[in-house]
Amino acid sequence: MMLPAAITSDELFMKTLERTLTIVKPDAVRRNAIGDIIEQFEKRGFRILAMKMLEISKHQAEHFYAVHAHKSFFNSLTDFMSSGPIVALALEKENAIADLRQLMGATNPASAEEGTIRKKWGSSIERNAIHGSDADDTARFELSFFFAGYELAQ
Ligand code: IDP
Ligand code: MG
Repeated sequence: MMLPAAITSDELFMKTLERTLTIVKPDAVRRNAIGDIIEQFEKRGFRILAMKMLEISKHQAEHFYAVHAHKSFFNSLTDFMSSGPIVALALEKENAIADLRQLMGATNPASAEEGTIRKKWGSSIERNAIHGSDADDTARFELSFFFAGYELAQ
């Protein structure tokens, strides 16, 4: 079959890059796990577009996790996320959102697969070392929560 002349072979194999937001949570920062976790991002082919270490307030944590406002763990989760420094990163790769979720492992480290970040560094269902966006729309919201347009314009 002949391909339309307008489609080049480069375009046929072009990959769609995706962006996602990840956070090294306060428990993992306290355990000196920042370097190990970032190394895993790079080894798995994620490009680090932007990165910052910061502390967020209780109020900011409530805004970030607003989708969980009705959950029983909301107050404890937002206390935890505002309890110390975190590292927020904007990551890019093909299929970044799903691939990061796989690298993170299950929410509860006790049931996370071998080789995942939560299995290695998580200590409870709350203190599970890492956050990752779960879909396109949440990735957009979460990236813009931590990074301005100029910081992602690469
Ligand atoms: P996820 O981080 O795997 O996407 P979510 O259900 O979106 O999991 O929950 C957000 C965060 O809230 C979790 O990463 C964890 O820190 C905390 N969390 C989730 N479920 C519980 C729970 O049952 N008890 C305490 N904390 C929880
Ligand atoms: Mg989630």
